[in-house]
Amino acid sequence: MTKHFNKLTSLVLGTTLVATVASAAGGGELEKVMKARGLTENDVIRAAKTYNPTGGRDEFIVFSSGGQSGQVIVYGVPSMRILKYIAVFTPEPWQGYGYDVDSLKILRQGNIRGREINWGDTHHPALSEKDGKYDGRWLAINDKANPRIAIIDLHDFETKQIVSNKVFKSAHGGAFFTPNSEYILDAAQYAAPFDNNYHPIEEYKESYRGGVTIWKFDDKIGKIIEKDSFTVEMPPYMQDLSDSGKGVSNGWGFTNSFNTEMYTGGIEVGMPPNEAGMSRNDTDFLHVYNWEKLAKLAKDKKNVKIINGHKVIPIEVAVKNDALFLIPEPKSPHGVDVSPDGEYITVCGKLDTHASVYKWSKIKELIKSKKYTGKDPYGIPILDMKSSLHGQVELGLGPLHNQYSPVDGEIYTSLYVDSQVVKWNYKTLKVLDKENVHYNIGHLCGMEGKTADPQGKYIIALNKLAIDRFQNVGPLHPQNHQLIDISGKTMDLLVDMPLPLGEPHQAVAIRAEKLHPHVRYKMGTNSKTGKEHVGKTLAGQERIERRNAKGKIDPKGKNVFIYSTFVRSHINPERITVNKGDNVTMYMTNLERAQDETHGFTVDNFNVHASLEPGETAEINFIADIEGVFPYYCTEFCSALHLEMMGYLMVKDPNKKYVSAQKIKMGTMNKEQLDAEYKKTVAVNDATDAVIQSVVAFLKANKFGDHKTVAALVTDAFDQYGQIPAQKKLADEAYKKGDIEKAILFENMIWQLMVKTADVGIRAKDALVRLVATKQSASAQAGERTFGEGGCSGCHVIGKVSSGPDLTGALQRHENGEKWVSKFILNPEEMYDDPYVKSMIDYFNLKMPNQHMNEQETKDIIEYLKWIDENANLF
Ligand code: CUK
Ligand code: CUA
Repeated sequence: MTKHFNKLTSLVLGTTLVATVASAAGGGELEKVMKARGLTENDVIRAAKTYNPTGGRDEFIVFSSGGQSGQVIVYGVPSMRILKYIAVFTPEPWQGYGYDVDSLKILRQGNIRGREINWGDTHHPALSEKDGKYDGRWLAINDKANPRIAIIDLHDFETKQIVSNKVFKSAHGGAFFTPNSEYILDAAQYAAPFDNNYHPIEEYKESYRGGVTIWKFDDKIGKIIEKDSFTVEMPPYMQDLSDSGKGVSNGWGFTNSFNTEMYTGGIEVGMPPNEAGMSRNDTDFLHVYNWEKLAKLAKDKKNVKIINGHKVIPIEVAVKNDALFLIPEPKSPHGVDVSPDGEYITVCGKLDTHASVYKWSKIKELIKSKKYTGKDPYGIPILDMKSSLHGQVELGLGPLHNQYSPVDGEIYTSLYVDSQVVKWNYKTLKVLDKENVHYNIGHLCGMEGKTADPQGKYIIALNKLAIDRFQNVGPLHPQNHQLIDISGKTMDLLVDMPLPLGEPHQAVAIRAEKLHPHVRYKMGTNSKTGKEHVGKTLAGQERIERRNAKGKIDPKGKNVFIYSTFVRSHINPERITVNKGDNVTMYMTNLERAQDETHGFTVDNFNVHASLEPGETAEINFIADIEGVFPYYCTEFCSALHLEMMGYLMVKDPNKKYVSAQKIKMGTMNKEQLDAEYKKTVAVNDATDAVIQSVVAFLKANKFGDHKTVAALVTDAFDQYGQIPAQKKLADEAYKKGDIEKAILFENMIWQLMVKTADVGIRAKDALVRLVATKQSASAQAGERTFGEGGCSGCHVIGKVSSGPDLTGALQRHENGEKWVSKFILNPEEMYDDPYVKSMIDYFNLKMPNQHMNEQETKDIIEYLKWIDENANLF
């Protein structure tokens, strides 16, 4: 019934919106589009709720697991636009991840028992917290297949650490930060022996173990401290999802499990399959443990066993110290989610139609009074299920995961089998609404929906199947993330987003304003360590060194070190000659300060690649084991002369004799011709410099220093301009020595620097004009858009005579100027005989065409022209 009401309201609202927009656009443009694309009013409202105009930003940023891609996917809400893939457990060539020395070191931190692992199965990203709320600093994510946790720095969205679990063979119930990011909880999944030896499956109960690893996290440096981390041994039940307590339950952790049957399958020997044996019991166990107490216990040697160099607290020690308990939970549960205040713990049984809501105060009381119903085979006290439950609710088929909203008691649960999201109240235990999703939803993601301070507004359904929702791209389909509006009484599905990268499990969303990533590095930074790179090279310090095995400079040494720099549009050095077999290390510093001026680097055929963000120093290393000539180049289209940003690595065999090629005689310019070219080049440079000086004068006159963004652009521009005197000196010297050809080339270099300066300078000027000009009326704004999109700007450039006259002052040029201009825009043909128009046609050899503007557009353009005249001094 409420659904019906909702549809009706949106319909009414929709009609109003369409009417408003349609009248504003004039001519029912929106209706036309709707008709052409077959959109309903509701579709249009949903589009308006998710659309970001060009340059627009999102309110929330989502970090989604990348599933089997081993990466993290970043996208915005509500636009659902993908912003980044973060390389984590998998090499990623664009970012150079795994192809340069420093990132390869991070990737190799994830080796297990010496074995290189180049993929991961990421499930649960977690954002660092302060008082149970996101602080926007660090992101942790687990790998289920190869039990590891990675830490990503949100100052540059790069992976900075990977730690592998020394006792687990698989881990699923992580990563979950404790409320002040003191620890990260990470539960095992498939029980296995903690040591690395063979143990027959018949000894499952004796030798196989589950557990929860409690990783110590230093939130100042964003690193897991392995020596202060430990694992709590648990029975070989398959531990699954976990959550950290918060508020009233702070200090505790909750992990559920399946296969408390401890069944071990054996189809091949005639046993019923795992899926039957592991789901026989009506209940499994929710593990309740006091991580705060366990962390204290782990500090004392006598409480821990060391296995594979890692601390393990045995079950008996945890039990003896009242730090580990079990509570029955409905069979084969999946998600366990603690409420924002920490009082309610909701467990979803994927084979049960119910959600079970446990109450922390009840659990605490049972623990305090030591009221146990018994012990499990490993001696862990069991608390009574009924006495710890607040209640159970029938939700539907296959409930999996939960998220919270700011509304008291409101919770959203995914129903895998029913393909629905259900909204209900965990306090009153009432179901409120259901929404169909497509299809087979796993996790769902609320906005900060599992923190102490959920933000509401949206829920994202992370569906496992897309089936028919998108164009068929072959048997392997993309995943389907669906954005649902939860701000109304009932849910409203807004939009589908195909995600073609692995099968995401959990995703977490944070308010965008809580993130403060950098736009550049301090010059010479090793982004993976945050420290100055040993290979930092500044302009003028470029060099090639040959060293011996002891690291001493030695012309006979076999280790070649290249200290290189990158700046638009050249790599220094441009020629590198080494001997076959040399061990080549290349340090590369991107000298740019300008935002988004990344250079990439590769040497053809050597399987190396680096991405150099502004200010970054990176390192590649390879053995030059094949002879030949290998071009190297910048792999990012960074400027008009990007293709020229290249050089040659030449590898010669020291044991070979090379006969030099016969040189071909080619025609060259004579001295007069060279001299003429030189003079022309210098003249062009002088003219270009004059343009730059006029921009500089404008910037100074309008106090650019008062505006941070403009000042930053000006700094970028002068970075380029400042390099000119050195080049000029070289040009003059060459000219004096009579090497005119060289002098021309240096003058050309000066021109390149000037163009780059002018490019940024003009951008700065445009930005400054916007800041100091009077405010545009809505009509003038619309006029400017029409001027640009309607074709006027093709001939008219404001402030300049172009292929048409400058329009500054156009309204003053004629009596009754507004009327005159308006008439001319609407019907130019009728005025070709007007003496003024005639003279313009003669001068420009062009007629003003009819651009078919309507009355409103013409009016807007005139408002825009008025605004130009008001600010004529700026153009
Ligand atoms: S799990 Cu995949 S849907 Cu790994 Cu959190 Cu539930
Ligand atoms: Cu640097 Cu292209």
